[in-house]
Amino acid sequence: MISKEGKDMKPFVVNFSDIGIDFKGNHIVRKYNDIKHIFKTTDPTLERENPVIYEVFEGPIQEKEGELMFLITILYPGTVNGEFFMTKGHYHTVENTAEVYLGLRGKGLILCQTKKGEFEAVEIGPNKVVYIPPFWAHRTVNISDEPLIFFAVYPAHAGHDYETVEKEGFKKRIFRGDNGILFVEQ
Ligand code: S6P
Ligand code: ZN
Repeated sequence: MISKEGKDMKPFVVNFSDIGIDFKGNHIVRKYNDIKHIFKTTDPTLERENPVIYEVFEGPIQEKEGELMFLITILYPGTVNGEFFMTKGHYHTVENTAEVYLGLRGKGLILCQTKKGEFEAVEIGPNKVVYIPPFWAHRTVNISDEPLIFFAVYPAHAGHDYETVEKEGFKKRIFRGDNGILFVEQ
């Protein structure tokens, strides 16, 4: 029996497919108007149409120490006046917790930074595993023309600190350039 309260967890398997991933946990949907403040500019057409920018399908795991949360994120393709669609990004509230991403479809960048001012951008896509160490904030950017889909797993008690990123932003923004992608200092 699978219990989100975690009382009687037993080994289990969940399937996913391209249409309708059901991981039996929370389904988080972020639309443009929910997150438009994270982009450098706004786009009136996107405000009117309010598309889904990304969605997350979580496993039925209780957020407590000892458990591992797993999930799939689908980050749709597009730009806001040239700035690629991206996730809000966060530190983990319990900062000493790492995370692993496995790319399934599409192509993206994981922007990572620390409170000490270090910054790295690493690629994610099929056949790539990204390791995000403890203390590194992370934001995903879709730099392809198809949905970017990745699997992630992290300590379930980690929590998400979005406020620090909202206040400080990430060091760099990623725009579509004439010959590829452009890193723009924020
Ligand atoms: C969770 C993990 C991802 C993100 C997801 C959405 O620790 O890093 O599953 O939650 O990609 O990003 P965000 O920044 O809105 O949580
Ligand atoms: Zn995370």
